[in-house]
Amino acid sequence: PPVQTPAQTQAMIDEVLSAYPPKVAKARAKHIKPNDPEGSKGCEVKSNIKSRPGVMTIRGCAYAGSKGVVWGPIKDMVHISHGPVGCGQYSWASRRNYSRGTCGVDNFVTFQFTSDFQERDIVFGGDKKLAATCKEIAELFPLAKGISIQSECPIGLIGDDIDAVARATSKELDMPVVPVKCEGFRGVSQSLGHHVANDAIRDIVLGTRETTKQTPYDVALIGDYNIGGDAWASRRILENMGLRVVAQWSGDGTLNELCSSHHVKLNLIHCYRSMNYICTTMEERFGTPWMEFNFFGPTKIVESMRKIASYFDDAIKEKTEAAIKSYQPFFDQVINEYRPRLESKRVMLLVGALRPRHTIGAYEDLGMEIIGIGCEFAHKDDYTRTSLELGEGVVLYDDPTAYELEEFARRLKPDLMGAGVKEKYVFHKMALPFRQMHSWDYSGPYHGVDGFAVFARDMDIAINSPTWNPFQAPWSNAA
Ligand code: ICS
Repeated sequence: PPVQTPAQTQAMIDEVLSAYPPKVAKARAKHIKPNDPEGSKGCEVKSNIKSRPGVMTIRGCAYAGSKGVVWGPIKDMVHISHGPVGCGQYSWASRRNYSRGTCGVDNFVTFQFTSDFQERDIVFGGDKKLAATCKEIAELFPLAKGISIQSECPIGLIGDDIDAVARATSKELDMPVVPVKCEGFRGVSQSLGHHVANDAIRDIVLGTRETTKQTPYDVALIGDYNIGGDAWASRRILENMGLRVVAQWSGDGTLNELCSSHHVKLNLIHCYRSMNYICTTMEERFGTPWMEFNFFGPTKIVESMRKIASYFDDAIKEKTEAAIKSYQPFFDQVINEYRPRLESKRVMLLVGALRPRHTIGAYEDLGMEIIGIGCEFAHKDDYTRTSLELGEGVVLYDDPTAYELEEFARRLKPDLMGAGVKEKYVFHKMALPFRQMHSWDYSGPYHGVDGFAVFARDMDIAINSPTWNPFQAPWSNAA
């Protein structure tokens, strides 16, 4: 079926929202629009405001954005989930940021460290316990390079002075101890946690170490968290271009990389949403230029490689062209194999903020079409960018409720839904092929040249699995 016209999409939105009480419908209508790339309707999607009480949101919290997303992957530091045990325990190892190293010796990514607040700590304050925890960590893990304190809600509520503890402990243990005020109640989603985490890096870590060697080709890979090995795949491309990747922020990254990144010649940012803050800071403080790029799928990879190379000399440009040439047969092979199986398949997406936009090109390289797209916590600048990547009339939904997403899927009948684990089984029950676009469904990488082959195979597995044959969607029964 053809893509909906903006009027048809609007009619669909109105119909779905009509189930709500008028006040709720009016509020939600501001978050859901037919895309209008020319008229900039995309930016008219209201975003980054409080979710409506009483309906399900899949958003996370500021702690998730700081501990889970930005800080957690720094592997040679210990990240304390400061507060009651639950936040750290229930989020333990759920984000697939891979890292090399020896677990418990120089890599602490797979651990859950918590100060395990008890009633006593809430009543009398937990500062002493926090200091003791830091000392214990330094004793048990002598190769840990630093500690971050990731505040959970109660810390802000009882007013503990983690700054003072961090300062004193840092001196005593002679290593960075970074207090991060990412209490979950701050802000409206994990997005503020990204910002708070970036600010803590800016204030305590950035620019604190010099490097002994610098080259004109030093770059930092920013906003790649190595989900399923993504950063490794991205890094390979940059190295094939002749660039020297001196820092990974923060997938498989180290404290030292954060400390000394200010020496790079160019910051390359993949996830704009979670790390644009530190790029702006480095630009202001050190004059480091930064550029956005996209390593999902051949079209965007090649486009991004050329854009990156344009910042460098002819030697890099030549190596870049040679690299592109060497990738081409592989890209062709993947596309020839999978495109016939995926051609004109229609996709709906709901992911955090960056991936809905960044994966569009990869789907299109396989002949697939995006018919609905949404973000949990994107801001206006994300929607402005996303809008330009999509056709007119595609439905854009911001922080949609479970009801809205299901109802749009019922009406649009996509061939594939891409969202998170909380959505997955609902859509399976609707007999809809599904891929988890946060965890890559325990697969990956999806970034880079290697990643594209995995991405194509996984979408094929999901859509063309014979598993779906015995199933009937409720709507096909009704028909
Ligand atoms: Fe960026 Mo899940 Fe990234 Fe993005 Fe961010 Fe999260 Fe994940 Fe998702 C993320 S940093 S954890 S690209 S790796 S918070 S998949 S915005 S929601 S789309």
